[in-house]
Amino acid sequence: MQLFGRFLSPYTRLVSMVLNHHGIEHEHHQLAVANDADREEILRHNSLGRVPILRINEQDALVESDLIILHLEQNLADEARLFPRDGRETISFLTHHGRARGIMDRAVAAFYESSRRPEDKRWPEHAEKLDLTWQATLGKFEQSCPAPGQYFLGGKLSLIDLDMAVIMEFLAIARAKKLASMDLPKLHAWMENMAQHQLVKNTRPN
Ligand SMILES: N[C@@H](CCC(=O)N[C@@H](CS)C(=O)NCC(=O)O)C(=O)O
Repeated sequence: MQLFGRFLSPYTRLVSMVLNHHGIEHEHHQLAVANDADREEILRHNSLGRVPILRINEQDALVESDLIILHLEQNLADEARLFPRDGRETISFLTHHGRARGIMDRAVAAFYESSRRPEDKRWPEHAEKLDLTWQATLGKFEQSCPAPGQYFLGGKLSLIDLDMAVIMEFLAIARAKKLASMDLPKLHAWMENMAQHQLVKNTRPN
């Protein structure tokens, strides 16, 4: 198996964490969509020009991080899954995970809008609107944030914890001022502990 995409991409980082959590052997090719040579290779595996991509054999390359994760966990018992599909916690999981995905989408879009466009093509009002939406949603995670060392679904690690770790570190790099302007004592305390988790430490963007 080969994973394409770099850790600065929150979606790629999540897929890498899931592969590592389950001890699934794979090669990781750290390709950046912003680099022209890398992009050519990315386009060879995914004509959409996006990462992550998981090549699972000569013919098949999966795209869309959630679908990749569902594929990786398809034969696992529910207790072993980071993406639970049965059981009491499923609705809570889907509620949180969907919103965490939305924060990633909005923050990545705001980053592209304010930093990746030529200066004369930037639209600050739109970036501001995107920032306000992820900020409002992150504020809700502050309210439901567990104590340091605990997980969002209780005693068991799930994809929501990985989502939040990836989000907090991505925001600290790509939307630093906006993140710093928020009052998030519970999330920062939780994150201080989560930052020591091996999955987080081993996939940090450099
Ligand atoms: N919904 C996709 C989002 C993937 C995505 O937006 N990846 C970004 C990197 S963070 C990308 O490849 N952007 C390049 C582009 O949109 O041209 C997923 O979950 O995999």
